[in-house]
Amino acid sequence: MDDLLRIDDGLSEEQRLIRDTVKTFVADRILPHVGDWFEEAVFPARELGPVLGSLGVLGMHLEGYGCAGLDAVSYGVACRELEAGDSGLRSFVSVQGSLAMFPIWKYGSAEQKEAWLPRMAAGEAIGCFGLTEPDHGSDPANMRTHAKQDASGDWILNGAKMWITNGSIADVAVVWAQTEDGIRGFVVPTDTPGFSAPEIHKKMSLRASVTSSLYFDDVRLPASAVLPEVRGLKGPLSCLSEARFGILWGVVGAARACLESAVDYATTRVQFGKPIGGFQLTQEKLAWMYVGLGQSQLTALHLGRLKDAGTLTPQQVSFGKLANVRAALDIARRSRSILGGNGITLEYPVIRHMTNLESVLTYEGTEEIHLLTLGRALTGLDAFH
Ligand code: TGC
Ligand code: FAD
Repeated sequence: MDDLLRIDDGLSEEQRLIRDTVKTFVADRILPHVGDWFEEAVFPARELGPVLGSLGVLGMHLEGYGCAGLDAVSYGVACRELEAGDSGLRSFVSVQGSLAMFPIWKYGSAEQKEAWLPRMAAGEAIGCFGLTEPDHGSDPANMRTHAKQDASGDWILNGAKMWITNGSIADVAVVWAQTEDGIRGFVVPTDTPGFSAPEIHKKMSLRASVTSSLYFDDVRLPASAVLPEVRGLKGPLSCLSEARFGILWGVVGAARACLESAVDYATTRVQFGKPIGGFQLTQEKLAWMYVGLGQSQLTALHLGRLKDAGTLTPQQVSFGKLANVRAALDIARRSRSILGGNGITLEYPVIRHMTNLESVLTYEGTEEIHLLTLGRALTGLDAFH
């Protein structure tokens, strides 16, 4: 589909190469299978992990330890092309790089970094991020999972997390827990006795993605398991800023895939003797979708440049997550209507993207949380509590 605003012309040669490489990978290795994975509710993480590792997209915006050390716009472009395949694929990459590797890289000890980052960058070890709990989602400050040091200095971790992407397939979990010293992060190998991670079934969204509960039943961890360099809620929230940045780019890919599908369909499906794309009502839908897509893409590129300049704020990330996910969901819903009855089958990508985007609207801060963040930025008044 034509890039009307020529937004990608502003990418560097290296960024365009990353775009084309990831796009080819998605076309060859993901699109032929993802409808079946979605239907069967599987994500072949062990098979895809090393391939994504050799593509260089796992922790690609981090320096050292086998990571690619690329700029933020490159990371964004990769997320966009991955999510044009499926939000579950981008989720896998976001969780691995931004939520599991990033806290180890930013706040971990030298030993934690050496032990995990090179294997995670290569896709040989899979990570997950445990913040949300059954009773504390939007309000993680009140989490109940807790860790206490015993006389030997070991940490004893107890509690439960819910809705954890990659939970049952992870080798390592970054788990946030209350301690006497406030909220701390723990690097938990998933084969530690007392750790279990049953998969959550019957999801109607993000089906090509593993989602799990985590249970900690007197999980004994060495003193060295804690992330030494951060205390308090700003630890997990800073990781969320990284991952939300990937999402605000990623959903542009899902939206583009939906619009492409709708244009294709509208120009070939004939009713009342002419292509449905020739009716003004269809063109109005397509035109609004094009506008939403262009605006989202511009927002993503602008925020990417701010991130590369080192000035991106959490409020700006909230703006992008809120605006771009809402735009993508609107585009997916309009596409679905243009496809008529065919819009509800997995023969076309649209219903898969549309239902995936319902999760994307909720995770990494619900739409309401980001609205309240912008409300607070505008008024100085806190309406969360
Ligand atoms: P508040 O008082 O606002 O902040 C507490 C401390 O954190 C600092 N802070 C940040 N620091 C870095 N980055 C950010 N984005 C930050 N936001 C806040 C803040 O400055 C403060 O620091 P300090 O030093 O003063 O203590 O905290 P609050 O309790 O009022 O909560 C604010 C709120 C509601 C915005 C926050 O709790 C929130 O974002 N809630 C939403 C929870 C959420 O997004 N969960 C996501 C779980 S992970 C997930 O969904 C993964 S999906 C993965 C996938 O498959 O892709
Ligand atoms: P709640 O917080 O109970 O919210 C329910 C409703 O109430 C929402 O509409 C919300 O916006 C609204 N609400 C809450 N507070 C307010 C308020 N103050 N004002 C107005 N409205 C409010 N979490 C992780 O830690 N790691 C993961 O890897 C992860 N992966 C996920 C994968 C999937 C597929 C899904 C669906 C979720 C995942 N999550 C993960 C959890 C996700 O971050 C939470 O679902 C999300 O933060 C919302 O929490 P909740 O579901 O408990 O909803």
